[in-house]
Amino acid sequence: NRQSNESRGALIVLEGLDRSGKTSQSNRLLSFLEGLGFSVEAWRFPDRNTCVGGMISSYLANKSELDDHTIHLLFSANRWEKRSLMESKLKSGTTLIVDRYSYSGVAFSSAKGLDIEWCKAPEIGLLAPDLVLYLDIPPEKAAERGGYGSERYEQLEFQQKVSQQYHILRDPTWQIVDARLPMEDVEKQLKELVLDSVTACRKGKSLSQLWL
Ligand code: 2DT
Repeated sequence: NRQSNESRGALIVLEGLDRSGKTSQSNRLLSFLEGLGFSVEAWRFPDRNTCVGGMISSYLANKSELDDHTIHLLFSANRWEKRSLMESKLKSGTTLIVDRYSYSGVAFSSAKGLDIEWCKAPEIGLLAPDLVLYLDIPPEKAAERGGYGSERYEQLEFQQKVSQQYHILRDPTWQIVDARLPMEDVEKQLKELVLDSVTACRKGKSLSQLWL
């Protein structure tokens, strides 16, 4: 086990449209890092296993209606309720591979027309990722993959708006990976980027906060 007191884990976030391959790639990264002997966990947001997560899940399944601001704040609260656990895991040396994070929060809510700065505000002070991996796919291509479920947001027209918002949010630190490539090619690129990030964190890169 390569864990030690001095080295922390990396906070690695996967973002992208529905059907961009985030979940499959998270699983592959998890096995990859486990295979190298690192302490690692795969997380996802929303975390539907909390009380707040239950409200979010019901909203996504169209079983309840909530004002756009209200659901935005619930998604944010769902990250806040996991923040301290996240920090302790990272500090104890566990790397977290996180499927969606604050960027999904801001991209999806601002795609509905909410002000982008308003959307960012409740995210301030959450842990900043060490690495953001954006699985880039045109909405039309993602839709062709089929398998959009029946949840709210799983429609081409809305995904196009989300895609535009992700574009606005992107910054030069994001790693953009072409998600139209075969899964194995995407995986290869992600593995390299993740390994670099894990190494930098072990060497003492400090944890920081959103959106400073
Ligand atoms: P999954 O299909 O990945 O479970 O996501 N969403 C997600 C938001 O609107 N705000 C957020 O903060 C997060 C994390 C994206 C469920 C849907 O919830 C959206 C898709």
